[in-house]
Amino acid sequence: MKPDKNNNMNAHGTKPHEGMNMKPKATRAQLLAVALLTLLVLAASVIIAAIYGDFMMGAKNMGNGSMPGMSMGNNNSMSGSKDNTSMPGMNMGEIKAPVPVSSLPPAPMSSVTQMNGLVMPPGMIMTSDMSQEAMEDMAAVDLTKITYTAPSQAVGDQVLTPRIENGVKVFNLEASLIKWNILPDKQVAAYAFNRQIPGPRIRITEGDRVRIVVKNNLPEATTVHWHGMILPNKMDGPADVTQKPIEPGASYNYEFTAKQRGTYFYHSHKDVDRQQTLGMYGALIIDPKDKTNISTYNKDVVVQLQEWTFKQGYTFPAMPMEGLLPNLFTINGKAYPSTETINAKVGEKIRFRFIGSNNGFIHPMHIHGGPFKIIETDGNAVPAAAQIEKDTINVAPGERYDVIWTAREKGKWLLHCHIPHHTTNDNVEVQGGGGLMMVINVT
Ligand SMILES: [Cu+2]
Repeated sequence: MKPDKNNNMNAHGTKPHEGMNMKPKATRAQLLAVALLTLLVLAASVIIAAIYGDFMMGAKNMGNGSMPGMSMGNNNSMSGSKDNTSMPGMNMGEIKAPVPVSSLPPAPMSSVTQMNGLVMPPGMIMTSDMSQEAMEDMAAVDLTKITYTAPSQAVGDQVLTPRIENGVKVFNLEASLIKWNILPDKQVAAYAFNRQIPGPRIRITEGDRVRIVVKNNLPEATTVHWHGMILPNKMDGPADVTQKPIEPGASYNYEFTAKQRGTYFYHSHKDVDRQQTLGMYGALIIDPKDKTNISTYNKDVVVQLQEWTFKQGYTFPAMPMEGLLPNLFTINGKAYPSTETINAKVGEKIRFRFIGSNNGFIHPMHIHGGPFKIIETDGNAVPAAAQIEKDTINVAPGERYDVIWTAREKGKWLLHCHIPHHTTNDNVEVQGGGGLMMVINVT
């Protein structure tokens, strides 16, 4: 056998692989260049990580919502990889248990605050560019200006008796600040007509000539608007538009002939978001002159809706904005279970007159025990062929719906708003509900 030139033993006594050359092909200069390049890349990656990386972040920072301005689910994949080692100290993709309740910090308690002597509600965003006028509009009712405290069992919407002067029905309204119980243990401060919430019911007949003398005993100016009425423009009421505001201590006479019939209401038309919201409204019912061809019913029930924002004993005007969202709700000035119970017998028909007297929220009003028929909208009769039946109706601010509900079965049937929060008293249920709720007791 011819000795193979390549069949030599190497220094370690092993046989080198065939074709392998013991001598490196790269030069020293090439090796140095590769080594330097590698070092450069390493240095660059350390610098980039130092600039953009957050080395203070631990695994606990990855919990739900604990990163400011960031909402991360438990099954997040921030690195875009399922590789658990891609972010040291983190177990990505695994559902984390919440931290123990005992380790959570106690919640800070919000409170009413004071600004230039005004009481402001908790949770309100106040900025340095907010005007004093805006603050006064949203502040709590000034308890030092209250001139009357109504008995806790007092009810509003009392029918107002007119006096007749030369064939004109003359009504007297007086506006003032009062304290009013919407529940036995909840006494709000309110802007009221004739010391009641809602204001007194003005009930007249189509064709009547009426004069309403409005006396202002509020500590601020006001006016009154006759919602939905066809009347001379200067009797319409908007402050600084059709008339000068009625100053404190002054009076104004509104006079018109009732050309329409149906369910209407009156309310303040000066700083409406405050005055009306805090109680300055009342029903204006106009009976038809011709009583033939009208729906028949056994009972006539007015349902006026209102919201209240009552915090730490202070009453703020309820508004759809932060800090002023309502926590109490009333039908005719009372929250359930202090609302009126309507008694009826099987077969009887009840006419409910829903009035969106509030000015901030919509209430889908629902009646248990079967549908009702809509006979009038905003005071206008609905033609018989168009009188649809529903069991829930949205009553928006300013709207009126007159419906006929038939007592079909014995028992306690609820009439209530279908926004569940509106049927609680400050988020608490009392005797099965609260707020915008009343019972129809059918025997
Ligand atoms: Cu509601």
